[in-house]
Amino acid sequence: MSNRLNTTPNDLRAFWMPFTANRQFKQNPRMMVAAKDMHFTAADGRQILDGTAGLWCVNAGHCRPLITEAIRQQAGELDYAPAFQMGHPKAFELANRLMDIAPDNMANVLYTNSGSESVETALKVALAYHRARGDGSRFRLIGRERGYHGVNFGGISVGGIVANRKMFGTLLTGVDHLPHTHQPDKNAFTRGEPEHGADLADELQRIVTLHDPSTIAAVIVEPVAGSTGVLIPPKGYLKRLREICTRHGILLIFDEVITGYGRLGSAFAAQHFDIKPDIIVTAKGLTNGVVPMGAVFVTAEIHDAFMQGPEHLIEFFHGYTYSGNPIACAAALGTLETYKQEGLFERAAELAPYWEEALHSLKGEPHVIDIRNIGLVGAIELEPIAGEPTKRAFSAFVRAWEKGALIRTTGDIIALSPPLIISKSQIDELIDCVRSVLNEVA
Ligand code: PXG
Repeated sequence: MSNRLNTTPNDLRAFWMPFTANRQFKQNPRMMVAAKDMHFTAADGRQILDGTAGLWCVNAGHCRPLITEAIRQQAGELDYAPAFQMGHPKAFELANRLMDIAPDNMANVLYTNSGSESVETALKVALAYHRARGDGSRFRLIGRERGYHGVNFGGISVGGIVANRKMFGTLLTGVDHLPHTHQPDKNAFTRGEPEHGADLADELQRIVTLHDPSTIAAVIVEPVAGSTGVLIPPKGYLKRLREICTRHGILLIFDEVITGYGRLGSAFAAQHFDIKPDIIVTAKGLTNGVVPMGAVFVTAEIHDAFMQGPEHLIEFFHGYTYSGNPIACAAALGTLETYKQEGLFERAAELAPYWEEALHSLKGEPHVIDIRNIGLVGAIELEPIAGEPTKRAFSAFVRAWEKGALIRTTGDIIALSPPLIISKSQIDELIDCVRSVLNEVA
């Protein structure tokens, strides 16, 4: 008899879960069945405090009324509209609203369905931009070690996570990588931007000289690297990257899939660090994680370079069936309205000092070798168990779940990024949970 005939609705076999230890999970599943504001409800009825905004995306908290209602209404009014050679009003309205909050050098928006697609879109725009200007010898892309830019081929090529790359063949050619900026020997327990490491940006000059500037299309970095454990840029580092790119006609792409939509206390990290990238990659918080959607912002200079030739011809051969999907646009508009009405970006900035104090109060607890923070994001790095990397942090994650808090671990680092609606007492609760977990795990 085939497996299929054996399945029941609560059979866990068929779903091959993403980035998950499937066999471990299915022996002891952690299921969520509902969510509201700062909490998930687990299948056994327990309330779980969301210390990670889902996967860094639920910035306004869960099941927020404006977003839920916007989706409900849109689904009954215009469910789908073809994305190519056709339009619908909310896609235009959303682009304008995004440009209202984006850094002022941004002018145009391309829609995608995820962070990974936003990355691919940005890389393709960068390559095609140079070519459209008659500078087609610029084909190289430069990423960074420990960078995460999603899981598609462009993203894993410029990304710097070995496990995400090594199984997948040759990837894109013509890619080089900057060194990462994590220097715990010099910067451990720094609050905010570390003092040491701006000089690591000079590696870009070395790579540029090696390949010749005329071959380089773009540099892509996360302003704060999220997935590999909250690596905060050293003071002056991003500015130096910007200067080197400008000097050589190279586009600077900020991947703000995590830092976008208020995480650092400004709409975007570009504003927080006062740097003007040429392209900004976003997703996640755009729709509060509720409907899959991403958006890529570009300057007028980039957009206008494509607007040439006969007007009946398509200017850029790229897009998705669901680019600017009406329900996604409605969700995004409801999300931006929620951020605005509740002043959530400002709230994140106001809470950041309290968050910093709370996080750093974990210094001296068992296993803690570094703590770092910026905006409403933080990381607690643990000493790995000798010979068993990641095990200690994973035990902490499971123990925290049992105690009623969702935390995120990567390697032996605990990463925290709560919804921006978190209260001070909930910050205390989250940090106290981590404290007790650290005192329990081996
Ligand atoms: N760029 C960055 C900077 C990201 O953080 C992506 C691109 C890809 O987004 P999509 O929507 O394709 O997943 C991401 C995603 C984690 C974690 O725990 C991080 C992400 C996704 C899932 C888990 O660090 N980042």
